[in-house]
Amino acid sequence: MYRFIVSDVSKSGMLPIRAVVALTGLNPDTIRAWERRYGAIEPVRSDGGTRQFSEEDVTRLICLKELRERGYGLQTLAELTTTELTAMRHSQKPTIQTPRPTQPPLSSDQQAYLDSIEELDVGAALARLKEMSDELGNLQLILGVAIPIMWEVGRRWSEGTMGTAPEHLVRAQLKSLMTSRLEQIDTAPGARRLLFTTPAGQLHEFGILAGSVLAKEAGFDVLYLGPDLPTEDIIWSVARSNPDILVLSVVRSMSEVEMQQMERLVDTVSPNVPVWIGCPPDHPLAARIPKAIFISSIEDFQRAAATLLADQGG
Ligand code: B12
Repeated sequence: MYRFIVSDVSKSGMLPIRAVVALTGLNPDTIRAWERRYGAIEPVRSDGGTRQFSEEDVTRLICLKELRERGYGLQTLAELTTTELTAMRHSQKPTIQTPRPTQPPLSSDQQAYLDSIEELDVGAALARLKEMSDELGNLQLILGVAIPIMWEVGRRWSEGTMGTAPEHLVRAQLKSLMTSRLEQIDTAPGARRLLFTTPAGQLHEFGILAGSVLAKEAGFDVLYLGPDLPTEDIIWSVARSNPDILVLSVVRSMSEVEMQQMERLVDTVSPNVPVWIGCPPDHPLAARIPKAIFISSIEDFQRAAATLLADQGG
């Protein structure tokens, strides 16, 4: 194992990456990815162009590593000062929450699929995905294949061990698979309608895609408008299509202004149309909008949809 020695410290007191690796236990790819993707640290460059880390950079990296293991997202952490990070690290009670339950390890088929993806072997990846999913019903596909793969991709991407190109490829393949499942289901005349979308700036689409497939399979008429729809357009679409429920998804954290827009949206729509919001457990939005129903798992959504059909004699 590399030993940190005094000669690693340059005259200006700066450290090279190998010393930082030894001090933090992080691997060099992760350190570079946290700099590049999140701007979480800002090492200076030597005359020769190599990264030089200050004592503060090292403190930040130690805090980031520990807080990340406690479930915080790097995007949020990267915006905090070193003093705030240090205070969070030493506090018992987390002040922001991005709870993510741990996932079981991937199956060997799923690993092999991601191996093909990492090699950008589109054909082999598609063939493996088809093999894994062909025999599966929609619920098993979503819970057993799509979500575990997305989570693993998210983990690898944020650690810097998967590039952006393979990550795009997975998303494109899973989206196309889920969309084709949605299109394969017929809608009975007179079926109750659910409108699915996400508010402007919320680009995470798989929650509403999964919800749409399962709702359609349960017998609803699904109007799927995709993600990132501005408030006024959501209000217009609801007025125009008159759904039984408006189903939204909010995955990433929201600014104060975005939360106020959501309050206005729900206030406008909910006297006539109930609003369901799929989001991670403990998202701050839930405390702000008592008029909406918050759902944080696919299984809860299925139950709520089945109850709705039963209550309304559907
Ligand atoms: C794929 C992905 C993306 C893709 C999304 C592509 C797409 N078309 O959907 C892209 C690359 C665009 C993206 C961008 C970003 N992402 Co992103 N992304 C992910 C990833 C890897 C998977 C998300 C996903 O689709 N999961 C599958 C769905 C089904 O599961 P889920 O989102 O966990 O939702 C669960 C519940 O929230 C709830 N739910 C949510 N919605 C709905 C809807 C319904 C109807 C129902 C019933 C339930 C439900 O049930 C789900 C099942 O348990 C996660 C990592 C992870 N571990 O989740 C990060 C993650 C969600 N992203 C994150 C972040 C921070 C970002 C970016 C800010 C990154 C950046 N640096 O730019 C941007 C923000 C984009 C934006 N403006 O919204 C964070 C969010 C943390 C936070 N609290 O804010 C995560 C958790 C990664 C992390 N650990 O930091 N991302």
